[in-house]
Amino acid sequence: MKNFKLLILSILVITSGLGFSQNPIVRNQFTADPTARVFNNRVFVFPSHDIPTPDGKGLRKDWFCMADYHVFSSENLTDWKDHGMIVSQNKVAWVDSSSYSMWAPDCIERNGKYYFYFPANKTVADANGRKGFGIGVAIADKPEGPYVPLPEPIKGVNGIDPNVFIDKDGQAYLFWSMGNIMVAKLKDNMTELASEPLIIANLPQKGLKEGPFLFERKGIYYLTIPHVENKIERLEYAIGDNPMGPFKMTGVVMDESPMNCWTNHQSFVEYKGQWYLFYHQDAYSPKFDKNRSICIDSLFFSADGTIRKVTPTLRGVGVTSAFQEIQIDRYSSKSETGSSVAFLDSIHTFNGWKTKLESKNAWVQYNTVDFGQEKLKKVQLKALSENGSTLQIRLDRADGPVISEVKVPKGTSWDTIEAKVSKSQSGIHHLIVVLKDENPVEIDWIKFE
Ligand code: FUB
Repeated sequence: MKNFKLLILSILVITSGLGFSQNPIVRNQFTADPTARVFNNRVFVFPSHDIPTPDGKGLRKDWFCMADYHVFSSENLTDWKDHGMIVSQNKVAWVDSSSYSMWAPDCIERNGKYYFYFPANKTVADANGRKGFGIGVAIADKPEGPYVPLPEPIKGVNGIDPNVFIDKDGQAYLFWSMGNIMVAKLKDNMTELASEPLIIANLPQKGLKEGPFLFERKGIYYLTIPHVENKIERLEYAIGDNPMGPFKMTGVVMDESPMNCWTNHQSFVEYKGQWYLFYHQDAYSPKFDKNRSICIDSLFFSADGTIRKVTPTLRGVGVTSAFQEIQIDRYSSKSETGSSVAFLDSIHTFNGWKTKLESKNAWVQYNTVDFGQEKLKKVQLKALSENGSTLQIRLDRADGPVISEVKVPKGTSWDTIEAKVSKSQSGIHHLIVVLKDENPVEIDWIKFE
């Protein structure tokens, strides 16, 4: 039965062309507040770009610090291309370039133009004497830019976390937050308000709410927000039958971060027939939650249109090639005892993680690996075992077929070890690595040839 399910999964993945990634999806810089959009059959992600506060810069040392934005894109959701910096605080006339306040952005396409919306601190006060956060627009002919920022922020808008939605009738709406969640219609030029800002009613009165993201599915408008119901943010949603409401609070999309990251920030996108939730955690900076990292997990709806709660995973979504280094520390499941994950280098966290197997029969399982159609010859592992040990590589289940047994030699430094694959398998399988004797082993990655 399980093999049959795997076969169906393989067929679905191959025919849909879905590719998937591990979490976090950007592994060389901090990213937060991801807005994902599908443009030209690719997924583009517009996140905030957290940085550690440079000495003497920003508002204060232990606060959010962002000087610019990058955009990322992927066709298969596995391989992400960084298109580089698209907007910087030094290049926008109205932005206080000492504020490092380029918070959660959004981007939307209209008539072949791409409109990038971003909040930042203003240099001068507006007509009402307000400095604080304004929301600006930068415009490009391609999603990856180059973007040209307008010289003034949008008039009548003070706040953060812009989100733009274009309804089926062509009317565009701008949502943002400033204590409350605000909405106003946008003119067709996408850069000016067409109506007075309204506070969206019926949202929780207690606890911070911010980061609105509105989407429509099957006639239901989903207004999603991070909200502090308890101590830190969780992702919640309300539904309505109009982009401006009224909305009814309906449920929780994602509970508070298991990593205790105070913020979360979401976007929802349907790509090649599957819905995805983009969000952030502080995986690369567990001791400072203002340096965050964006993640993706699959999202499902119940028949009545309600959203099924998403549990954040390390594995993320989809297929990993057996012929690339598979980071099994982004496991799908693991034995209750004797298996754990740790940074390879707790100072240089972007080096990633290692998997530790420390008691006999401890295992980790990494789902949905594509072994292709060719006969496998060997497996390679980057591993370390002080006393020497043995690993078994199995497929599909912890007691599934053994395809290789790997002797890890005694040593105190990382080594790349090779072993023969005795039972070659093609197609998509779950990969399981099991410790077969008492001596602990640390594994950085595993790949096949
Ligand atoms: O990234 C800075 C702020 O943190 C965002 O604007 C909020 O949504 C929260 O994620």
